[in-house]
Amino acid sequence: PDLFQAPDYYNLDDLLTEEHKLVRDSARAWVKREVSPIIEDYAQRAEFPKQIIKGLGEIGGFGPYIPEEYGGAGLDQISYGLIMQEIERGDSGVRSTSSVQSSLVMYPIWKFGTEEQRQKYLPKLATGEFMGCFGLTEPDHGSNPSGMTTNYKDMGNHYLLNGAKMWISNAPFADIAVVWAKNEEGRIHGLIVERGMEGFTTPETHNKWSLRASATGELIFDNVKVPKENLMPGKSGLGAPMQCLDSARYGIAWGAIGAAMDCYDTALRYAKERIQFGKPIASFQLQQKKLAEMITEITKAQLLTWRLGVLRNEGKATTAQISMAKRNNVDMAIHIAREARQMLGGMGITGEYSIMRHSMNLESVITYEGTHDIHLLITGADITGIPAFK
Ligand code: TGC
Ligand code: FAD
Repeated sequence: PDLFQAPDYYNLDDLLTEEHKLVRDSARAWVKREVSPIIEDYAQRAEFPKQIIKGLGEIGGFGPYIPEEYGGAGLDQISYGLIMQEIERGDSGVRSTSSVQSSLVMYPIWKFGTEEQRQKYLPKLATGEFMGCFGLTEPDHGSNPSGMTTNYKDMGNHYLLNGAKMWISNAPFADIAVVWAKNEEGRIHGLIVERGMEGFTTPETHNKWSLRASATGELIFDNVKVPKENLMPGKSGLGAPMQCLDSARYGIAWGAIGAAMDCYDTALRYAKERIQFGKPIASFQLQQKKLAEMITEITKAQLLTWRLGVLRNEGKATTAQISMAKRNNVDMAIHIAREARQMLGGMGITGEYSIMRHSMNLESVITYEGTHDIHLLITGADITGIPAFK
């Protein structure tokens, strides 16, 4: 009864299993109890609320689809998506922490790591005892990660890592970093770098207007000696980090629906209560148009994303299908946030309501994990067979 209102205009709940609903509802209740009451304050102060880490682990926010033998929850892709939806209903920055830990740190260790690496890191990452970050982007290589210059040399008994990563979520407090770097032949590999290794620093990035409750930073490698057993041998080349991004972008597609739902729900309730010209503003056609379009777009995104989840469960979802959903849903959410904010008039710009925070957060979400335009070009390349990036 005291859960969030969850628009389900096409009875999509009928497509979910009992387990899906259970997982979703417990994430929803936890977000309502632990995240929503505090998040505005943390966002205003530009601080990540570290006290929620343990709870995030308990609701399956860290590696929901990682097998139970490694501490994961062993859930399917729809459950993973629903957890991301509920977390981002609370805040995109909290969902970022969850996405990074799950799909960008646990996923590569599970898929490309050695059995020793899996045993050493995954159970602790699943509970939040260890926190991780993912270093792909560099100051001079964002949309074009294959141009990266971070590199390592084989020194016989260890690797020597040099370079810098930028815009890294969780970097300021992460215990480990999954870092993508080139070897002497220019081939990209993933290395696990641990906090405390000499020459490794993680300066925080300040002055963000977006994703303020998420800690962002740089990763600087100045002749860092990385033990050889910290290289993930299972896959090399740009395809390795890209495969991680497939998983994270899929989760973001669901997450954006959560942010949109919260904006829609807030605007709908406000419009029914706010009286102007002697009537609730919900009785004016212009306001109804906004609300009707919001629920239409949310419903379309839900259908697209549910189907994508089924394809991922079957191992059939393509990178281009994931790009379409990430791009569509984040764009949908950012438009809904803008319209919803207008519906609240002056109140919409305050922290009394979540909408402005969602709106600002989504400016990061539409940029990271591949920008809006890069995802369009991925679709373009897929349907024409002609990549237009270069
Ligand atoms: P391209 O020539 O297309 O591909 C190079 C090699 O990679 C392979 N590959 C994939 N393999 C598996 N899965 C995928 N999804 C793959 N995509 C590509 C490809 O087959 C090829 O292999 P090979 O063996 O032939 O060499 O690469 P390109 O250099 O032209 O770049 C393509 C482009 C632009 C689409 C791609 O690089 C891209 O998506 N750029 C956007 C970068 C991005 O998304 N960065 C995200 C950083 S992480 C982040 O933002 C985290 S925020 C997290 C949070 O807080 O929630
Ligand atoms: P650029 O690549 O410089 O792009 C600038 C503009 O040019 C964009 O509009 C882009 O669409 C456009 N553009 C670029 N190339 C083309 C082209 N070929 N054709 C047409 N237009 C083009 N990265 C990580 O590795 N790990 C993280 O944890 C992480 N977290 C992040 C958290 C936040 C808050 C933010 C803002 C970013 C994060 N990122 C992370 C980095 C993110 O993935 C990059 O910002 C993103 O990939 C874009 O790169 P860029 O900022 O260098 O922009």
